[in-house]
Amino acid sequence: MKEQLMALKEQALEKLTQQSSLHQLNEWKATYLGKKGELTAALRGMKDLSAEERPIVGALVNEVRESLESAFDGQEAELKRAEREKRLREETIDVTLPGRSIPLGSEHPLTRLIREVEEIFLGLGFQVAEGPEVETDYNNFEALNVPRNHPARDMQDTFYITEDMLLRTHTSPVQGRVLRANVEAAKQRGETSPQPVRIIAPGRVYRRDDDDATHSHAFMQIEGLVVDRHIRMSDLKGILTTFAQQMFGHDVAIRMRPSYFPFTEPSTEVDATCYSCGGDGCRVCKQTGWIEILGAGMVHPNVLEMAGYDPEEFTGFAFGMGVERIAMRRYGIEDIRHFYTNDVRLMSQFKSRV
Ligand code: 2U9
Repeated sequence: MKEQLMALKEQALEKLTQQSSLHQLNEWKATYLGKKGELTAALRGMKDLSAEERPIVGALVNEVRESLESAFDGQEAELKRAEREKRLREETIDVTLPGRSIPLGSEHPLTRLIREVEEIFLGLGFQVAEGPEVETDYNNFEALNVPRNHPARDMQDTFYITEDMLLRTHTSPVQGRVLRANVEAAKQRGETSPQPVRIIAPGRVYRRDDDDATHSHAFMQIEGLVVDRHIRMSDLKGILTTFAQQMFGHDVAIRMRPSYFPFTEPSTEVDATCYSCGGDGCRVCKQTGWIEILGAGMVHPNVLEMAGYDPEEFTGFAFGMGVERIAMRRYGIEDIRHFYTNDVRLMSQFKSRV
């Protein structure tokens, strides 16, 4: 029995040195020290021993167990240390490597242009207003003095959703909403007059056009509205001159040609001196020296009246511009559809200014 135990101990210690992973080590433990292991089997054999032999062999079994356990602990510590060292070696970080670059998207050229226009008007004391793209016929046409028989109200020109719901054809209903909200707020506060207004309304609008190089059924507009006491045409000209100079260059001049819109009277189309030739005449401005940038006018008294502003007390001016047309000229983009096909080869050229 004694020889058997010593042989077992020797064999176990010999095997222990061959275990090269924590997993193998645990298997070794089960084989020699586990419940179904060899040492437990030896212990079970003690029942056949005489009463004198039993304590001697029992003490020996315990001695063997203790020496195997301590050998196990030593080997386990050694393997854990080796594994940790291996992991540290493998996970070494070279702090001198250059960082990986993170691909950055770019601002859409239309978004970029709208932000630029917003910045200019914010600097002039305007606020930015937004509203829904699905509007009522009343907000889009009726309240803006567009008569029932006007061609814009034809099914051929406007996307109607129901008889009196439509996709807005301009952002003017946003301004109408702001005016009416001000009138309502004044009433709530018991004031006799609504607050003056100085807003721009950028956003997507819809027209029932066939898409081609210069037309899109959906496009972006920026409109502006100022309503206050004593607002005159010269205020309009001053604001638009400042805008044109900040947008297109500090020596730019503007001119106003008479025009017609149902919601403004008088109405005007506004040209800026050609950014390409400075006004001398070239291919870009078709030898005129001028480029049309927007439409504008004094708000029609009917429009003020319908919104609840007394046209005897208040006057105002309004203007509207097509964002794509300005962006196409500024960035030399020849087909409006490029803005909506979003080819990254084109879009990635418009890196954000920040
Ligand atoms: C209210 C009163 C008046 C908005 C205006 C224009 C002139 C204009 C066009 C330019 C090219 C639209 O993008 S475009 O097709 N717009 O010329 N828009 S005045 O007048 C308003 C708006 C709101 C309450």
